[in-house]
Amino acid sequence: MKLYSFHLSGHSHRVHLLLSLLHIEYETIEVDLRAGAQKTPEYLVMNRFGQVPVLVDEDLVVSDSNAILVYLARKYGHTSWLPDDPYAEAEVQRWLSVAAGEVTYGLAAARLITLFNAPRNPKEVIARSHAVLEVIDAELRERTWIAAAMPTIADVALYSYIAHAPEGNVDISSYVNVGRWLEAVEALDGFVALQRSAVGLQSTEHTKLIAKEQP
Ligand SMILES: N[C@@H](CCC(=O)N[C@@H](CS)C(=O)NCC(=O)O)C(=O)O
Repeated sequence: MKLYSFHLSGHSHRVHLLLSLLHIEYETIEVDLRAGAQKTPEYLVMNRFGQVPVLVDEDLVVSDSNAILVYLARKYGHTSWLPDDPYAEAEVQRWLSVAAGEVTYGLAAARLITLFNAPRNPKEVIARSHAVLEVIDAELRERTWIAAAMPTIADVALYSYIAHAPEGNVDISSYVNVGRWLEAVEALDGFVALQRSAVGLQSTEHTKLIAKEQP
């Protein structure tokens, strides 16, 4: 199995995370987004949108991070990461939509500004990030996992951009339930982290400033 991905991409990380949680061996192929490797004719044959991640499993090509999570969960996770009860599956899908919607247009977009100088309005995307974090934090008040009594691909899909929100200048320190949930995901057997970047609230300047303010 091969995964075409970019080492700083949160969408790619979702898939690395599930593959690792499922203890599946695979080969990583780095696609250099900064060099435009995702727009070459050979790459576009796999994914016409010219984006990572893309999974190749024997003769099957699956693109879109959440679609790959569904594929892997169904094929290799049986019902443990994607329940087949209609209501439970709908709950998982609901949060996959949030990961592809509010999280992408908020948290992921905020990180694109600091990491890649993307032309986005910081105020707008940071406000959007806090709006979705408030909802998620409230949902997690009485639950360990977002969609079911057990961890599912919804937790995997939401994890990467929430865990790396400070890189996009989104302060998550007041969301205590989110903090607890992040720790629960990180404690799962097979957890693998996305590389941290020293940007936004994670930058050395910001860290020094905080250290200075401590009594
Ligand atoms: N809906 C897609 C979005 C993937 C996506 O936005 N990938 C970004 C990296 S995080 C990408 O490949 N950007 C390069 C480009 O659009 O040229 C998914 O979930 O896989």
